[in-house]
Amino acid sequence: MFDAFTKVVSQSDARGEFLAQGQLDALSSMVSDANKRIDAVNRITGSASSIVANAARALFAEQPQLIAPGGNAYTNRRAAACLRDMEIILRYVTYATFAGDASVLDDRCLNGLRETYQALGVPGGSVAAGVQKMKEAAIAIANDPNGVTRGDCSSLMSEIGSYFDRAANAVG
Ligand code: PEB
Repeated sequence: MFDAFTKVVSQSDARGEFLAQGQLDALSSMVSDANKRIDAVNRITGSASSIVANAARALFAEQPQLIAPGGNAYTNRRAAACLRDMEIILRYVTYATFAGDASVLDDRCLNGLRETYQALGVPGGSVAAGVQKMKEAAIAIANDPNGVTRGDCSSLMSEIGSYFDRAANAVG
C-alpha cells in the first residue's frame, strides 16, 4: 500500500535516482492543497451511509429485477450484502483519496473482486452502476462550496472521480 509520497519514493528507488524536481513540485502542491483533500474525505465519510443507501435505492429502482425473486439482491440477506459491498467500496475510495494514491483501493478491495462476483453470480455491471451513483453523490457533497473556504477543487474532484471509475471498471 502506497500513498502519494511512498509511491514516488518507490519509483525513484527502482531507477536508483534522486527525486526529480517535477515530482517534488507535484508533491509540494499536494501538500499546499491538503486541506481540500481532508475536507473532501471528511464530508464523504460523514455522509457515507446516505451515499450508500441512496445509491442502492436508485439502483434497485432502475434495475428492479435485482430485488425480485431470482435476483441477485433478492432476500434481505443478499440485499444487506449488496449494501455492505457498496459501503466497502466507498470506504476504500475515501482511503485512496486520503492517501492520494489508488493502491490501497486496488490491493485491498478490487483485486480479485471481478472473479469473486463471477463465482457468486453477482452482476458486475449492476455493481458498477451503483458505484457510479455513489460517485455522483460523493462529488456533489465533496464539491459543495458552502461551509468551507472556497477554492478550485476541480483537480481533486477529478482525482476522486477516477477512484470511483477504477472501482466500476474493475467489476463492470
Ligand atoms: C465482496 N461480496 C459478496 C461476497 C464477497 C463480496 C466476498 C461473498 C461473501 C458474503 O456474502 O459476504 N467482500 C466484498 C468486497 C470486499 C469483501 C467488495 C472487499 C474487501 O471482502 N448483488 C446485487 C447488486 C450488488 C450485489 C448488484 C451493488 O445484485 C452484491 C450490490 N455481494 C452482493 C450480494 C452478495 C455479495 C457477496 C447480493 C451475496 C451473494 C450470495 O450470497 O448469493
